[in-house]
Amino acid sequence: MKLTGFELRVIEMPLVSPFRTSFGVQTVREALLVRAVSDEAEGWGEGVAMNDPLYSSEYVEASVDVITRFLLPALAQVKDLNASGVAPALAKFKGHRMSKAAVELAILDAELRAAGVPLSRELGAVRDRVDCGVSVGIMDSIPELLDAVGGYLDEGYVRIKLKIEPGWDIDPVRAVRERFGDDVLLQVDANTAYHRGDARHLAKLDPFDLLLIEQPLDEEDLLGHAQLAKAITTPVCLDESIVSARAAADAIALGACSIVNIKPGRVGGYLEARRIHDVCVANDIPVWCGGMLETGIGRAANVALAALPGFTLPGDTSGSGRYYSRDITDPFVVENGTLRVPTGPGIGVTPDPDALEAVTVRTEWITF
Ligand code: SMG
Ligand code: MG
Repeated sequence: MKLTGFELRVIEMPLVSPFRTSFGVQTVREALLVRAVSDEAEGWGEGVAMNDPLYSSEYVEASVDVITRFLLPALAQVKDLNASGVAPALAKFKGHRMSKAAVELAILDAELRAAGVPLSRELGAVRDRVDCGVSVGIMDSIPELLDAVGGYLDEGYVRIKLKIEPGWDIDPVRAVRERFGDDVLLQVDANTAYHRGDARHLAKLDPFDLLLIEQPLDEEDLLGHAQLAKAITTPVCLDESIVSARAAADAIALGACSIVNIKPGRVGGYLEARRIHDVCVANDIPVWCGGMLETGIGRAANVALAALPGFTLPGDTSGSGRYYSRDITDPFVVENGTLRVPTGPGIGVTPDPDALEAVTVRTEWITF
């Protein structure tokens, strides 16, 4: 396969409702799509960097910049480039994993489409449907939260994740348990909003039998997470801290987590994501697939990954309607609490040209 060029497309997708986390409120998902064009097929990748560097240091405009000025020029120098050669060729550039992941996925998708192989099969999937959880933002009031959670349970979601922050933690969890009972799979995500000194406070979540608490402390504070894990009974899960297979191995060895959230964008791509899955399986650490409010492009790939054997917990792989009134691909629809793993070649979905045009802010073409 000979790559001939890349299209970078910045899109803006309005969310069906504002999504509030400990780091901010989002009403629109701005994202970067990468289209890799070759002589045999074209492939799509989605960048998960957000508009502002609040979830992590990356952001959309930085992605466009680093891909244009550094990543694609470096890849253009590689002879017989294929998807597995992308990460090694880009390793000299520090960080920018979300940008690297978007480019790698576009090339991988083109390669798999040319070969007629579905991404799920390439990654080693063992399921044709995956269980869906949903991430519920911080609300203005408990009644509003209970309405939202009730709605998602009615839609069939099999696991609820509540976003928490200081001042919105014990009470909302208690209210959800009281209203919906102990059988609901329930977990919380702090997006780094707490500090080491909060251990005693976070131990107040212990009686609620949560599946996990996700990323309570700073992304660099592995030792703090290890100490916290000893002080509370809720299992600690890491998201932001796990940026590579090595980081996962270190966190596990330190006792900083007993569950891992895998987001391909955060770790530099689907191939590294699979390595993290393998490290976790070897250490008996359950994993689940995180989400970054992906469009159908990124969602298709996430669902393929979530079908691997070590993904034993429901992911933030919600239906398109959780985020967008109109997705850019055929919508992903939750049925019996599950999403279907695409079976077509590559990621198995293609954006609808009209839907794509309607959300496009700008495009750039880079000849390879
Ligand atoms: O895609 O369903 C989704 C979002 C899930 O909560 C979610 N993601 O830290 O796990 C996380 C957050 C990061 C994005 S928040 C805007
Ligand atoms: Mg998280």
